[in-house]
Amino acid sequence: MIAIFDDRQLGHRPAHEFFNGALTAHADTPARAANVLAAIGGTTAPVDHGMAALVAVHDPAYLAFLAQAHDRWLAAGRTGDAIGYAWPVVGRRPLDLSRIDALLGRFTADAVTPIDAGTWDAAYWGAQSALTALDHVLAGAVAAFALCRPPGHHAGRDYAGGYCFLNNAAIVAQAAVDAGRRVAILDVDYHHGNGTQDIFYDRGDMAFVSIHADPGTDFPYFWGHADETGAGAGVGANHNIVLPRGTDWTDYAPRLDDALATVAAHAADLLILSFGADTFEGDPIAGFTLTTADFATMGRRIAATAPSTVIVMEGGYAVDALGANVAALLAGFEDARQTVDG
Ligand code: OKP
Ligand code: ZN
Repeated sequence: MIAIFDDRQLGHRPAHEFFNGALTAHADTPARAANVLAAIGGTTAPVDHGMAALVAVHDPAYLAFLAQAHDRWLAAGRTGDAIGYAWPVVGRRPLDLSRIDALLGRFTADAVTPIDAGTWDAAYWGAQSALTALDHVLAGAVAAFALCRPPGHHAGRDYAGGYCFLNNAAIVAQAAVDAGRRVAILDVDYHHGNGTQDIFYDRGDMAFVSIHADPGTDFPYFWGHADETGAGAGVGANHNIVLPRGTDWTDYAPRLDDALATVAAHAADLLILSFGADTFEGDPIAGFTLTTADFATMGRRIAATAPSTVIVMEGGYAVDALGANVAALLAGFEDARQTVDG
């Protein structure tokens, strides 16, 4: 399967995230991508599609903020990563903000998503990797893999959050719709893809189906509950499948089948798979117990029923096992395709 990646995606190097009352080492290290690269062999560099597909999903003011945030941080006399400390939860209104701390409050959702000197380029080229993977599928490939890092599914139209800046899955989904395809998004990251849900919540032409840890116990807490089913024209097109901490493959597999049935009912001709390997038993920030072999089974099951698929990397923080887990998913996918293709 073709895999797309750009070396500039290694340049996002957040030092810390705020967790359990302290700044701790950030879980999204460049070593994640390096471990996947070593395990899957060669990758192809993305084609630069420019800003149009990003603007189709994200607020231009947010994109301008992202591109400039770290320079503004330095201009304010700071060092290290730009990170917020005050958020406008109460009495939000559209003010013309200029202070970097105000902008961080306006355009970020939490204190686990710092911005450094390489963040914009890493996010930009990750999105270009996803768009290039879509090109391959639109040209007839049954599947293509975008090694996106940083991940994307917590980023909304005008906010970063949950280690995410540009919503790669949403960008690709909208680009596929604009190319005339009928699209479903299946998100199997351990965490709910609240950004993707938010971006398409009132859209009936796009199904969003997510299997994730109960937001009652796990990030992102405020979204991902089973009763969030869409709004307006999108009522019935948003599907949250919530599982408890400790879920293993025996309990996961039937819910994956439910999710695939929902995808099939949407009659999509193109699937975006938001793939996070943080459902792995060894993941340091998550609580499911899938094994490397289970990811191969997952790939086979999805490929057996899904239409042509763009696979977009989301989370997965057991760095030493991440490459093997991604390789297993991709191998399972290829395996099923070869069986189906004869
Ligand atoms: C991003 B993705 C532990 C706290 C974790 C943020 C999780 C972000 C996950 N250090 N909180 O993989 O969905
Ligand atoms: Zn995750």
